[in-house]
Amino acid sequence: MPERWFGTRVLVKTGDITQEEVDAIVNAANPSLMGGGGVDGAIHRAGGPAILEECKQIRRTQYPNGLPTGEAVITTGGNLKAKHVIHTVGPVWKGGTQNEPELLRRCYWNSLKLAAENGLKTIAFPAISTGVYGYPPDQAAQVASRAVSEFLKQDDRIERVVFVLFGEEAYRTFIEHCEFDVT
Ligand code: AR6
Repeated sequence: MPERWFGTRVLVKTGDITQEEVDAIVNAANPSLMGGGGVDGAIHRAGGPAILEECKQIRRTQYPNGLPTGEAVITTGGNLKAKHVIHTVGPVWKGGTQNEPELLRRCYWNSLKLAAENGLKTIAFPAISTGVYGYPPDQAAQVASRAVSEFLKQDDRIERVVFVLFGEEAYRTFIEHCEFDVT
């Protein structure tokens, strides 16, 4: 399984994010927070019903109209090795003219901010928006790596960020196009 470190805090690897042993894994959710396909489906299947119960509670109390794109919320990890799941909604790719890069940047930024505010030190991300939502994986790698680099520069509470790419092709594309600036 290929993997590569960038500085001492960022690891990029292939794998299934539901198996990661980190404080939180990030879910590429949709505004309903009621589950779906892709990584969202895999996380709810592996984590069990406690995740959906908390998502329903969040919808009732905080986001009756759904979680806006770029925002993030935190729930239990249920049966996962990760104690928490951070759910964020990536942008649907509409050609790149609808503020997609900024919205995707906010997904990473707000997820990291929420993790830090909850005292979490290690977090794993999938390649948000690059599946069903159609964001070109090369451009997404650039946005994700820049966002994480900027965050880590101004916040020393997060000790490790893991990017879990689903398959070797996704891994190679990410490695070729990421622009980490971390120590
Ligand atoms: N571990 C890591 N990455 C994965 C896994 C996994 N187990 N499974 C898929 N991926 P997607 P999106 C990769 O479609 O584009 C859902 O239905 C996948 O190969 O999961 O943000 C939600 O409910 C891809 O590279 O999320 C939303 O409706 C990346 O994860 C919608 O899809 C993201 O693909 C969100 O679309």
